[in-house]
Amino acid sequence: MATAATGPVPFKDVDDDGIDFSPRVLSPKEEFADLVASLLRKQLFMDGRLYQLGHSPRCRLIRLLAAFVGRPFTAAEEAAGAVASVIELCSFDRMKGLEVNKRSGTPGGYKSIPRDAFFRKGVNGDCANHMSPETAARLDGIFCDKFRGTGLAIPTTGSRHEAPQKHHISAMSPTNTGSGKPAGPIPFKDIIISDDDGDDNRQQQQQPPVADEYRDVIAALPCRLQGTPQRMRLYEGAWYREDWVPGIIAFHRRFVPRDDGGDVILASLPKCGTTWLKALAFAVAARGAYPPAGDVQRHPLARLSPHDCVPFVEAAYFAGEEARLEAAPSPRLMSTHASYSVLPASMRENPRCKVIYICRQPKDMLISYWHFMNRSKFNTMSFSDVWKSIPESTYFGSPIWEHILGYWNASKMNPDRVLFLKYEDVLCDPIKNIERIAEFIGQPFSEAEKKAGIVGSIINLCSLQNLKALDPNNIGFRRVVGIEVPNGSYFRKGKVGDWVNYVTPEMAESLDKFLCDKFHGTGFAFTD
Ligand code: PAP
Repeated sequence: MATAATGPVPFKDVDDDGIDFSPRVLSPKEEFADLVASLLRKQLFMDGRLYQLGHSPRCRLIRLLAAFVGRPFTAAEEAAGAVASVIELCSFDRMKGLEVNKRSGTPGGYKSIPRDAFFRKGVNGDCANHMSPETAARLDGIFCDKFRGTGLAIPTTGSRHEAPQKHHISAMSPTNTGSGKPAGPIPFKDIIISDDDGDDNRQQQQQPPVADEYRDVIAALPCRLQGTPQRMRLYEGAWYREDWVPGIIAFHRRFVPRDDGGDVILASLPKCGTTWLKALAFAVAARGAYPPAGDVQRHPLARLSPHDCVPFVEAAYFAGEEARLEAAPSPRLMSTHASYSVLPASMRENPRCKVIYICRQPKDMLISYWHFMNRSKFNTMSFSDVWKSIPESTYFGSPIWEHILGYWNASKMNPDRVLFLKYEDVLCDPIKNIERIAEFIGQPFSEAEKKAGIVGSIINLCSLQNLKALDPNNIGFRRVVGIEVPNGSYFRKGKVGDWVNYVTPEMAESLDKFLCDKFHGTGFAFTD
């Protein structure tokens, strides 16, 4: 953008590369027009510099809108995060998920248009999936002519921006055996299932079928209510929130591992570094297609949450996304919170299937969980109930010592199939652990890559500081097994030993002792 104080500016001076933050004086009207144009140009979604919450152009736009309509945000509202709340409230994913905007019924005045027709993809650059570059160039030319001399620069469809790559995969074709298909892993959210006529079929099923299919099975499982935020069920030796159980059963019973290019499953108890591991494993495994160095704004992790790149298998089953799981090219990268006993035998015994488990010091895990629940507003557990959830086996996936030992023992028996990591170790020596991940999945770093500093690039790309500042990770909500959680709730402090700020040494000692007994003689111990 030109640095002239007033417009119009020479058209040639308008740079499509984004917003210039160098100080300049603009009238509110100019600033508003500038921001609208920038929003249209989609730079907001691509430029990592712009994502600082509270300073992103989106936030500035909301403030300008508020001032424009005579209702500027007060200092108190700003302090309470009102701007971010407005953005979250109006975010595409959130609005699309609202019942009132779903398929049934039609909004007033649009008698024959289903409500969900107003909420489709909401992504910039989707036109690239529907028209040839020649058609796009012709359209650009027409608009350029029409707006010439008006001072209004319309974003072009094709030239400077690459649309996020979408992967159309025919639901009817055999998976991953044909040539010409993209090699995995690719971001799960980018997979579009097309029928043989080429029509997109991304709509999630309205009624998750696995919840119906396994209703009777679940009703017969041991049940527990006390001290839990929600009813829990015991399945294959572990306690899970009831709403996760259909997906977990489907994973256990229906999942077919790949023989051709293999599968990689990232496993963990909640709040042990799942999101981080997803980012790291994706960046490592997909580094051929998506280089983590250079123009990282093009990396999927710059526009998608790690959870959009690597799905929870059980959540995918719950959401009726089984076809997408099937369509994902090999090697597939997926995750689970289920215990080792839930992994289908065909997977546990398949040398081409790899499991990476991450555990964390339980005191920090509990504190992280407490914050996550509060931020997600589905908390009905007191702090004391959360703290007791390990000995009382009300933590998701409990008993946690069995969850951990299931994977620990498997890693000892089959170190080439199960890699066991600790959050604290990865934090302390990321290079070593990222190299371990790469080697384990059969993609060791070459000497040239090491020399080029690729591991360091992956560390930076996946750092809490970087991910936390990105829009997909701090704005909006995501639905995980029927519950809406803010994207930002997955990113907090990322520290070792934060528990000291919440519990007394006596409380900590008592939990340590309890777990010490459970792990006695197993060879496993936590890193403090
Ligand atoms: P999940 O199991 O529900 O997906 P998970 O990602 O395991 O959650 O846990 C979130 C924790 O990982 C948070 O820890 P804290 O509450 O103690 O801060 C979060 O900050 C931390 N985390 C998320 N991303 C990263 C990262 N890139 N590096 C380090 N820690 C991270």
